[in-house]
Amino acid sequence: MSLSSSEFLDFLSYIKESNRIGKIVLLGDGSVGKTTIIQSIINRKVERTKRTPFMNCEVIKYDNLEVQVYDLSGQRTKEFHPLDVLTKQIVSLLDIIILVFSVDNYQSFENIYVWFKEIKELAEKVNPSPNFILVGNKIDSGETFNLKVVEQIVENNKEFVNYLETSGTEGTGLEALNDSICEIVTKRLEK
Ligand SMILES: Nc1nc2c(ncn2[C@@H]2O[C@H](COP(=O)(O)OP(=O)(O)OP(=O)(O)O)[C@@H](O)[C@H]2O)c(=O)[nH]1
Ligand SMILES: [Mg+2]
Repeated sequence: MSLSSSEFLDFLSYIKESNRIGKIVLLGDGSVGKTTIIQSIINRKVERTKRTPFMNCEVIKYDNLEVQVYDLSGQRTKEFHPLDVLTKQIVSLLDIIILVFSVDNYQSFENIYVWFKEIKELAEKVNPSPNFILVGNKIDSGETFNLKVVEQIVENNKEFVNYLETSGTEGTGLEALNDSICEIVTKRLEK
């Protein structure tokens, strides 16, 4: 039996909703702390990370919910990056896109807009409006960030649900991020 792609998406959607499986993607420049954040949430302790060469797939388990996490490489190598190679698999049925920058690296903040535009365009083709969470990581670095600029992005783009500041290595803000993920996915599955 073979299914058309729209039938296959309907099938995936049925599995996702009936098994209460959410899906999130982490995006942002290299070394901003995406892998550290997700490892700390899952293992509740900090692991030493290596640069992600392509993508890590992880699962966060909640009481009656599982969330699949696609943690993508920050090295945006055209044609080799998962967004190019696995576009549909990554963006279909996506609930949340977490965009991460590092508060001690202004360029990583500027590049948030590049990641935002790119994933939004790809996701819109196959997916009804995923939510965005913006994360400013490495707040333990002692650097402060101009909150006004960040708030403007969040206020001007209705897709953004939240801005959170975290330290992946010290665990600060990760509970809030975890709660936010669980809350958004739960709401979307119950729509
Ligand atoms: N000081 C500080 N260092 C952090 C924090 N989060 C991550 N790091 C460090 O930053 C480096 C990069 O962290 P990763 O989690 O591998 O970064 P990434 O965004 O996954 O990078 P790519 O996989 O290359 O895209 C590591 O040495 C981490 O220990 C943080 O909150 N504070
Ligand atoms: Mg990584």
